[in-house]
Amino acid sequence: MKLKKMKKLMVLAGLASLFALTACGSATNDNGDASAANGLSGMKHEIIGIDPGAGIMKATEQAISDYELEDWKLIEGSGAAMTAMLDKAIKAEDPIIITGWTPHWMFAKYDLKYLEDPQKTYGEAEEIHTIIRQGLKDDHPTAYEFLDRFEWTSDEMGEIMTAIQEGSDPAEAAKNWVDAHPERVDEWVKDLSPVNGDTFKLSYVAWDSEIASTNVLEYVLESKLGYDVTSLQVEAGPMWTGVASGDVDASAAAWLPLTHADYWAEFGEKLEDLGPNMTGVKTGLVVPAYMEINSIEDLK
Ligand code: PBE
Repeated sequence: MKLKKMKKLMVLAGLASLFALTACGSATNDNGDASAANGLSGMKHEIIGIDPGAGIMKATEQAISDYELEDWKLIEGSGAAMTAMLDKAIKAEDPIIITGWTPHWMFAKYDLKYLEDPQKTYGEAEEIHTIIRQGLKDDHPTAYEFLDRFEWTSDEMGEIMTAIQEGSDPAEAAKNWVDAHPERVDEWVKDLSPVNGDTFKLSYVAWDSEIASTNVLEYVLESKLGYDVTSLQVEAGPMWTGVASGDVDASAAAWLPLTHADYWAEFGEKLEDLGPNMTGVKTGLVVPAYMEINSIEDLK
């Protein structure tokens, strides 16, 4: 081999080992403790939360109290910030604990697990309900009947969530799903008389699950039933107050009986609950599968 070529190879090999070293470095945590990656030692005692109005934030404060985790801090942020941190941690194989829920695309993208919740702080048999303002049945019978019929599965919602996560515009992803499932959508709109451009207001919070459902409702109300829909993206509190005050016609983002129990207690009597649009949903603390802990009790 010519000397020049050999030199070049040696430089390359040097670079490669340097690269390997840095890659290795990122698998350790801030304390340089590589073995901590799968357990809790050396990990900052932080639970990565979402928007402060979310029910899961309240449930997590409750979990901190129920499981006596006083040295853990719940960090506020947003659904998007939480998934960005999750992605970063998983790429580095760092430990991370997030507030998570199903349906969510993150369970399809990453290998994750819920921490067991023996005290049932996050409840059982949670559902997503559609709530509407009082008087909607008389004012908008077509929309009322559609919303009353609307129910679907987490797999169906998952198809839209994944498309959005992979870069589709939410409205486009909802349209594609509706157009691809005519029999399904027909169950919701069959024999309903379309209106002629009546305005209709939905409200939702920017949780990935609710972005998917609200875009489906908007597209069906507009393309199949003739409404002119505005979907207001708000915080959880205003979402409930909007429907209770009648400023908003409906929301498909009420998590009951536990996640939004406080909102229900405050506003339930001033609105109408159309029942579940999805059953078998769940909230809790979620970690990457490579972490060695299995229960919220292990955080103590
Ligand atoms: N979530 C998703 C919401 C309901 C939908 C679980 C983040 C919450 O905690 O309020």
